[in-house]
Amino acid sequence: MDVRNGMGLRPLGTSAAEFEQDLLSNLYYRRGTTVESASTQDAYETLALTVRDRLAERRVRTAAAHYAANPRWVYYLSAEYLLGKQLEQNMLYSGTDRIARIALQQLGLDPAEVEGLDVEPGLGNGGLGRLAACLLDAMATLDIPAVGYGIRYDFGIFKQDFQDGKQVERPDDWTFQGNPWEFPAPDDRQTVFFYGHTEVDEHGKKQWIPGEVVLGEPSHMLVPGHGTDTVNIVRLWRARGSSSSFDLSRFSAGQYAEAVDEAVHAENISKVLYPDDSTDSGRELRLKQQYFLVSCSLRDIIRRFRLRNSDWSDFPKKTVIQLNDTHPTLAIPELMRLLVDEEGLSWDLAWALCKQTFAYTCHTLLPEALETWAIGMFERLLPRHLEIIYRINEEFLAEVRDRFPGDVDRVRRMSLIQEEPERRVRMANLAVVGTQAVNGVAELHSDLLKETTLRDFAELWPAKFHNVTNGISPRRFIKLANPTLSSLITEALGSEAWINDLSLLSGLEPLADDAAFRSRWKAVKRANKERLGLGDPDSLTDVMIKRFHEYKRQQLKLLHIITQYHRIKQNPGQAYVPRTVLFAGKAAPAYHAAKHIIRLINAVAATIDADPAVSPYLKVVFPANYNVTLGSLIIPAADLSEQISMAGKEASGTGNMKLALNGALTIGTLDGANIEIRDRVGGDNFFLFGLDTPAALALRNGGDYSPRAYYEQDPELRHALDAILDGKFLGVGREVAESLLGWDEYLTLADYRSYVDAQDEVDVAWKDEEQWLRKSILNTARSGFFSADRTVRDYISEIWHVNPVQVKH
Ligand code: NBG
Repeated sequence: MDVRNGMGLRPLGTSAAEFEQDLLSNLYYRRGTTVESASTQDAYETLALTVRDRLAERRVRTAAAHYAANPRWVYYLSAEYLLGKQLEQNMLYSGTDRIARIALQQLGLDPAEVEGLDVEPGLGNGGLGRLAACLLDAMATLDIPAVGYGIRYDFGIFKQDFQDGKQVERPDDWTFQGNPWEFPAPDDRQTVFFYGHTEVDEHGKKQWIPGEVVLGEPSHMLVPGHGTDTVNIVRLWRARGSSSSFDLSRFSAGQYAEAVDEAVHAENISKVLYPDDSTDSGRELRLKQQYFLVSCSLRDIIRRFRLRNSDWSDFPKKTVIQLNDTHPTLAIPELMRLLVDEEGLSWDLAWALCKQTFAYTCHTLLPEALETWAIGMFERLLPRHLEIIYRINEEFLAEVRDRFPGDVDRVRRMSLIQEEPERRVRMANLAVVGTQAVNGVAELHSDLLKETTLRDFAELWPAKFHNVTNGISPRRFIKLANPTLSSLITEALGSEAWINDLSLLSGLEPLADDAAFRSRWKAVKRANKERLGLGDPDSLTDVMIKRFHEYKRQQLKLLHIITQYHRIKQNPGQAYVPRTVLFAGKAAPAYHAAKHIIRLINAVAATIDADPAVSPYLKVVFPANYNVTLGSLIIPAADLSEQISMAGKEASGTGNMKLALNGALTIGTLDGANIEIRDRVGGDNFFLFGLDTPAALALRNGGDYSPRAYYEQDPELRHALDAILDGKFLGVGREVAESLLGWDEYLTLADYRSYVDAQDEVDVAWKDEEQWLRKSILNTARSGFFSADRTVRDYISEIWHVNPVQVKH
């Protein structure tokens, strides 16, 4: 059905001339100006709207097809979405990239300048948020009816800057100029309650009498599929005070701040992503955000369910709600509250429905990353939910006691409530108990979850546990990020089909042995380095791009750099392989140890730069403010991908996949998805080093790990650490060396020698250019498995059991 024609609307044209007409018309009617007087901002907004119109038409058809099919939906709940810029993506997906640029030029506008105003949405932080965006992209591409739910933060995580090498955080006001990609939907606003108390009503039922009311106002952004007409949405909630939250009498009395106090308080909920949680009020704000997200989203999900269904027992047949980590876990007690308190269902029926509806993805192994909330704060903010959690817990622990009679310790470990040293609600336990499926994000991670972090639960319910190895969007991370390589691949494979079926990349394998193809491959990589413009394009570009965390071990890379610096200084004039080492990433504002590492990296970079004996061979660059945009420039230029976490700590990693796909060779530990990457690309095309998980755990838990012993036995390591301690790098970073020598939580010193040796192998391999190019091509050719399309198919067959709905033209 052509909805536009069905409504008597003129179909949107596919020629450059028609696009130009639509641009002019949008400029005139939506911006109120003409091409002669338009600002670049006018031109940008108009371009965005004109592209968006093409997708809006598909969106309308998608909604109609979904309504007619009344399918089982995937609802993805996530605290963050790292979407990346929208313009370039939406031009590609709407097939307007070429005609849009011609039209702009026809109007005398510079496409690059106009497109340059597109802003990256500040809705995400790291791997978890980017995975959410890649899965949405793949779901739309596979025609899966899905909605992503999130919060529309006014400010993103923060903008990173360096001052004297130190990270400083500035507000990321990403919507300062508005956001042309967003459709407001004020009619679907929801009311959210906080605080208050509970009472028993005249029928003996528990009721929540809330103390604060906040409005959740939705808007959505489009999530187009590639090569299909499906356009899904991501629906984002923004907090607002109710209309009575503005106190006119106080305002009239000149008390302007007090007059808007309540509204400001409400709006703080969607102010920033991951507000600092080092204070009580920061922690309460985070919990409020989480409840705000799930309360709005669940009411919206129920509203949508009711459009075509009336029987609650059909709810799980029509709905699967995927909890992205523990942040949205409150959805479980909230759905119970809605079903029992508001809809009058029996507890047992509600609980059965609930468990069938939810599934939980865990993204970590670090026990300290599993969220818990102090009971006192929880009870104040969500008194009814705590009662519900207590009841869930009571019934759950009865089941545990039944299965494991007399095992008091097990009951204590599995309880939804931690008792010692203070009483807290354990969100991961709640997420496991209240869902039908739990998954890890790489094979090793899923195994370790069952053996360590969630072991008791896996013993109770082995069938509940699954693995779904992460994946990445080939559209975003090769087609858009690396257009020249994409063209080369398309030419070599004879079609673009590989973009939606990444396994076809295996067709490149024979070309690894073709010298002419290798030389073209090399030219593309070099051009990508030139485009990036951060170092000699002939040098080995060695990249470590990810959030700063001690378990990821940026400090290990730094020790290697210092060692190389010392070698070059001590033995000048050797044939050193010139390297450009590129770091990018942010540290959480309250994570001081990570910030010390950042500062030391900048100091080492400056020291090397100032040393003419070393700088021809070694350069360290650290562009600020890592995000999808910067990543998309760095990844295609990389020769070497640093994936050097302590084994058993990185759940999966997805940067590792993006880099391998773009022909970088990995140096890495047997951690997370590195293992699966190495299995596929082959051990000859991957630089392995370090302790594996059992060895690392044994060393860490053995009780006699002595980082100092490694320092004393290894002269190069000692030299590197002494240089830091002696203040050789602008006098900064002693904290880093002291922490490594003192406790070294992540076994950096234990893995140092093996790492440096592996880096020496990298140098040897680099010198054999033809072999290196061969390995690079094989990395790309064998990375097809890591498409997010495969990940979504795995979710469908393991957990979701949903069917695609075709959107007809
Ligand atoms: C991250 C893990 C990564 C993993 C992504 C996506 C968080 C909390 N976790 O290893 O650290 O690849 O999640 O699953 O961002």
